[in-house]
Amino acid sequence: ENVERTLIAVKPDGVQRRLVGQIMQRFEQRGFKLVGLKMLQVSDDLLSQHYCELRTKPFYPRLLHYMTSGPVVAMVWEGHKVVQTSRTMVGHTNPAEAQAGTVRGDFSFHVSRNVVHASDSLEGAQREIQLWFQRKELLNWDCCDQTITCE
Ligand code: YYY
Ligand code: MG
Repeated sequence: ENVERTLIAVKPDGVQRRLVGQIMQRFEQRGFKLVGLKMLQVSDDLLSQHYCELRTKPFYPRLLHYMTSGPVVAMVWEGHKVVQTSRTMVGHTNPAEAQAGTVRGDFSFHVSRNVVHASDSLEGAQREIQLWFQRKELLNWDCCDQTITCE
């Protein structure tokens, strides 16, 4: 019931700063299931589709430059209400307003280097997952403990 999937991506600054493990650990420890994972150099084409709603914003050119400045680690996490819960775990877009205990609140201070991406809605998540991952790259697997972490 309400089992969803969402796209989480550690941005180039997060990879550079060796934060990938700590960020993944938070989602594992919350109980979500990892169903897709890859490291990639993002193309301008992918990013312009990913951030299509922001293309008229003044910060858009800087955002594209930042997001293509180095490898990104993209993940798909699955679980009960994972879209909203992961937004809460990631924290406010502007790290200056992000609460301590969130990824952005713990690891960043400026909106132009906010470490991580998380889909913002169920529809957005579905669109982004299709954009970033091929079907065969998403794996269905059974947890040994179905009772709490997976159902
Ligand atoms: O979904 P989220 O990442 O929290 O924020 P969005 O409003 O979708 O913006 C995407 C991305 O753009 C944000 O993570 C940082 C960057 N950005 C920026 O550099 N400056 C802003 N004033 C707003 C957003
Ligand atoms: Mg967004």
